[in-house]
Amino acid sequence: MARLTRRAVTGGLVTGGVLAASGCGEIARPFFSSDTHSSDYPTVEAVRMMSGLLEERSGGRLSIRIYSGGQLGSERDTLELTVFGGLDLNRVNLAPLNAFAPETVILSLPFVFESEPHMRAALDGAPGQAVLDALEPHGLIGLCFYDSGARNFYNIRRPIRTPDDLRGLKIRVQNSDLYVSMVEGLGANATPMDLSEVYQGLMQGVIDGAENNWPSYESTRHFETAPFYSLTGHVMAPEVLVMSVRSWRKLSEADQALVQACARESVPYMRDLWDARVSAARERIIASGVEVNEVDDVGAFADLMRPVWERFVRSPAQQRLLEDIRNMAGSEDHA
Ligand code: GTR
Repeated sequence: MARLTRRAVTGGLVTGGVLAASGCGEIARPFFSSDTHSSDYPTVEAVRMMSGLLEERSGGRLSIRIYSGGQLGSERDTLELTVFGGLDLNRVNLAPLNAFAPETVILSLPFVFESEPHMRAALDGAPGQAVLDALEPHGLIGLCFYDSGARNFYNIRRPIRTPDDLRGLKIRVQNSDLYVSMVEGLGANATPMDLSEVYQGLMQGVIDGAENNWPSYESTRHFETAPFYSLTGHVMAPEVLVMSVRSWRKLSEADQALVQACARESVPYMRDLWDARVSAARERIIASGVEVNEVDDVGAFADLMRPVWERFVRSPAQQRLLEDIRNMAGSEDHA
């Protein structure tokens, strides 16, 4: 497959975008979709599955061409492209959306979910829908969330058992002020950096560590250079699949409904892949000799996050969302 450059994608926009000029539903080419992960990662597999559903149900008119492995650039850059309609679909983490859609901050707050079932229930329920809906004024249609599990700290120096152990470490974070505040609030120095630069950053000692879920820690091979993985589980912000409002508006209502339905149907499929991937990644990491440690008092980390919540939860809409999520904690129907 020819490598699609950023210029070519933007060129696509200039020469007419997603659909042929002949009108709604008349597809000139597949939807273009970006993902920072490699081709076998569960988010990519899920979008591939969605493409299969779309193709089948549209009689071959609709499908998705996925540019995985960050071929099109960082999540922040590709999001910009998506907003301008140069890319139709994009699978990103919520972090790069924090800056312009304040509702996304709530799902990204440290220790906002008490467990993975709580997180899944919130995403599948009204709070999740409210965050997806909040993206539209920013040029994006939020189609669905995918799991990203819990993020944990890892570094080249020592196990993190208490916040004190983080003191003075240079920790890479995603491009989000919330993450910067979180890491600084825990006593470390935050360095925002694109994911693709982290491996080298660790090798060269530009940073001491980073934080991510098991599958990303494994797939990026960061575990080979940063062999202390500490189960802080501080963030469970999900992944999100977005479509450019510009591409969306070129679709007929029936095709919009189809795209939405196929995206939703890819979620349970992704979750099965995700659970399997977490186990496989954990096994490989432990077998490689990485020192994995539980954290006895996660509350000590959570306590330090109160000023971060205060700083980032400001509007009444954010507060309502937060309350709805907190009210779902501990309910019976999480499983
Ligand atoms: C991963 C996530 C990516 C990206 C990455 C990062 O867990 O799936 O979308 O956000 O983390 O840390 O940059």
